[in-house]
Amino acid sequence: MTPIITAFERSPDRGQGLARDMPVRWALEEVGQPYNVRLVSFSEMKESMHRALHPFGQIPTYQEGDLSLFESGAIVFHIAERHAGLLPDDANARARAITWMFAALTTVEPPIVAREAAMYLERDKSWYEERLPILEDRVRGRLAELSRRLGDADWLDDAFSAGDLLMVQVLRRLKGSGILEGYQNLSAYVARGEARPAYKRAFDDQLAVFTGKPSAR
Ligand code: GTB
Repeated sequence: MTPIITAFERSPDRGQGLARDMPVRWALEEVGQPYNVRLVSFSEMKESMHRALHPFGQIPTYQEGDLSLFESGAIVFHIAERHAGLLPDDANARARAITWMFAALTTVEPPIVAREAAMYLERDKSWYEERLPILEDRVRGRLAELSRRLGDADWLDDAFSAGDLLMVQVLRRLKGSGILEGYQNLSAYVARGEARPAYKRAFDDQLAVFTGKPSAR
């Protein structure tokens, strides 16, 4: 059964691959699972038909036969569990990879999202100039810790895993901010993720939705 995922009809990131269909596409490409995409507009996402799939009226969703999922992390985990390539076979290594998935989404991403939210939603507030450096310091704190742990390794725990996939995707939100660039090993880590053929295929496919030009494959 070919899974169907949902993605923005017109992503606000203009095809930079920052919307959350990107990690799902990337995971599907890593494991070699073909998939179909149903594009949805902002208004369609809030209609009852879509809310039956996603209680919060968002993308991405994932349908596979009679299974219907939402939450990009849960979808990536489902794909990683059902196919070889994203989680190690060894039980302890697998548990560590899953730990990194949670770390990406619940420890590293929140301060990054808090900074973004301030930049998009609070720029006109009188306290914005004072608050932004505080939020940026929180991001730097997390990156410093992650950078120390990664050291000069290629991936977080030996081989590339779903934990790296989600962590790279989270860190990509900081590209061009000057913050990520302060951690040479993390920048190189992100570049390694982006250099993976599966990443490139996923990126090109979501970009093609924005440009309207089919990806070259
Ligand atoms: N926790 C959920 C998950 O991981 O799946 C969060 C899903 C989510 O935030 N979806 C967003 C959405 O549908 C799109 S990805 N928003 C519409 C709404 O809530 O009404 C978040 C996103 C959007 C845009 C950018 N961007 O432009 O850079 C980046 C990320």
